[in-house]
Amino acid sequence: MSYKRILTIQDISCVGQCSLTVALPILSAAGLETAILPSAVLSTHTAGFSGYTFRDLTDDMPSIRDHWVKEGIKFEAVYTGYLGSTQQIDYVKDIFDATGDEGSFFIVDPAMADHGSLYPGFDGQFVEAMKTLCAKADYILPNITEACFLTGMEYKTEYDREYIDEILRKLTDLGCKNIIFTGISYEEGKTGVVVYENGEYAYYEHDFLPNSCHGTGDIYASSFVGALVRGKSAYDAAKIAADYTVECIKETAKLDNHWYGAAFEPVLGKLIEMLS
Ligand code: PXL
Repeated sequence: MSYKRILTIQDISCVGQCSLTVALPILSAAGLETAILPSAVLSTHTAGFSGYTFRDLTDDMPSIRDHWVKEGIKFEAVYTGYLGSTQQIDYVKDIFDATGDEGSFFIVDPAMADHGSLYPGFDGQFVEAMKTLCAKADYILPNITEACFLTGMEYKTEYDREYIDEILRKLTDLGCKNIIFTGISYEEGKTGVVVYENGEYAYYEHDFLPNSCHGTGDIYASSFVGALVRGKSAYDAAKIAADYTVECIKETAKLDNHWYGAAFEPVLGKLIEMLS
């Protein structure tokens, strides 16, 4: 197995099992050397806690980039999640251009919204900037809410294949190349992921677990990226990420009062098995 180096850019939520506290262990478990660039530091994530602190690290990004360029540091993949400001989006593009090599993957999780709403702190200007980041990426991983914000489509909780196809078409009109469209359910009790790659569609369906918890989007994206960069096809990576996320949700269901994140750590061994 070749040993690859990846950079992930997302926030540190000190408590709450999301973003970097999820991405770093999962990418490491996938056997990747993982570099991080924190976009912001928060005392907790913003979904369910109140009064959290938020330190925006936008101003640190240009000098970090300059140092890496001076050192000749390159990454075989750059994966972005929750970003701390609209201005950061231009810096992130520049960091990919400066530190990516020929053949490096650029993977964007437009982590900005869920259940029909933007996360606190994001606005229309951020969404406009995120469209341009998604257009630059090799792969994006939106959920339905994020895809609706990106395309201007109405958010629906009940829909058919035509609705999903129209969103996908509008995402490709924006310039998105390959789309891993998560949380797509065509049947009660089931959910799945649409893998749109090189103009072809595939769908992986699995059971819908009613206790779906916060942070699973980051678990899904990190395990997808880990598998993809390890050399799996996009479909196989999407399937591994779905199966692993289901294991994490089942593990979390064993716990009382664990509302803020998913217990992904006790089942990391299963991800490693799926990847080998
Ligand atoms: O899981 C996405 C996420 C990441 N980072 C922060 C968040 C959220 C979702 O609410 O608040 C800070």
